[in-house]
Amino acid sequence: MVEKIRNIAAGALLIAGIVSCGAANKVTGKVVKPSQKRTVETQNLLKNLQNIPAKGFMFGHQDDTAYGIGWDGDSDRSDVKSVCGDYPAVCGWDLGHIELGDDKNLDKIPFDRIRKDIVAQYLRGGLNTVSWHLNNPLTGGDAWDVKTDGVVKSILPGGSKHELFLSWLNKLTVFFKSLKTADGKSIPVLFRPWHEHTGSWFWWGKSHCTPQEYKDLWKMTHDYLTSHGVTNLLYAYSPGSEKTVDEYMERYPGDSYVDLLGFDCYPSVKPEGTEEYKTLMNTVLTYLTKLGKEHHKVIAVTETGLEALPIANWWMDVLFPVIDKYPISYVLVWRNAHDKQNHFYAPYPGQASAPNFVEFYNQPKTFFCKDVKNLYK
Ligand code: BMA
Repeated sequence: MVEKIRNIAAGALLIAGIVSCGAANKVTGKVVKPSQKRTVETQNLLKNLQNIPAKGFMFGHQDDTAYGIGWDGDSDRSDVKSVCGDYPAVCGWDLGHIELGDDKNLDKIPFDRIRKDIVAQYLRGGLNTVSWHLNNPLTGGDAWDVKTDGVVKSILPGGSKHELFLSWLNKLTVFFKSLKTADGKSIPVLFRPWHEHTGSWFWWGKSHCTPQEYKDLWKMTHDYLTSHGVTNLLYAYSPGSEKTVDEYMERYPGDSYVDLLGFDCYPSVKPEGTEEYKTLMNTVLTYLTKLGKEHHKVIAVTETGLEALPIANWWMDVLFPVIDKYPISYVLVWRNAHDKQNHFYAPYPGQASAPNFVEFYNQPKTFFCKDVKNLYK
């Protein structure tokens, strides 16, 4: 395998001006100016993410170094690296169950392991992004428990579960603050809370709260973390793949609360799934490109992937030609479950799409970990 020599030199590229206006939060009344509440490395990361699309896009994989097909918890292992020789430039993690005080997340990864792997990915020069499939604070069920409406309302100020939810935010605060190198340097992370909210499968989804309640939830989360000294986060807004920009933006909390505009999009397994997927990806990426420019935000495909990869040329025939046309900073595929049959989205050695993935890796425009030096400078 030929090692690619491609660096993203932060300084060499055009630095887009990021304007972030302070805004009084309707829920807390506090004035929040996110850019002033961030470490220099976090601010640098934002600038560098803006620059990436001038040359290509980063590849990401959920839970990449924690487990894969046929293994769990090994050191320095990654299905992606086993196939192409490098780690993904972006590693995704999920903090579901941190709110319960558990020592493992909802997919049974110890939080200590997640922290260790976030540090390792940062030291390699890559990016970490974090989602949160948190339990339902009103019913005690999981994130998918949507039988009871009014959950979001119950955790906003004045709601019966507000205090409980603040204690959950406190657990999140402690975790984000604990992301440090051995010499005490805080590690920047892209936080992607309250995702896929334009669908109704999570308790924070569209049918279960009003647009205003959703926005208040986002602002309360952001303001709690910021006012409790969390200075290492960028925020990603990540609805499902909606056909219109109005649906996409209906619950947007505002430019002061968001750094990256993303979306999650999966092809259906039906025979016509591929064509539908390409059409939908093109639709969303077309309006997202425009929105990104208008709002001065980075754009990305925050979740995608073909489950179990039954199409051997999917990487180069489907994914690459679609995303190649748009100025995205990254594309992330979902996890390679080790304990769930056929629930994987990245290839592993011997998997049918592995050779095609190597071709994808060899494209000058696809950035893996060794390609993204200086993300934080
Ligand atoms: C879903 C599936 C679940 C998992 C959840 C959170 O898409 O992968 O098995 O628990 O994400 O990671």
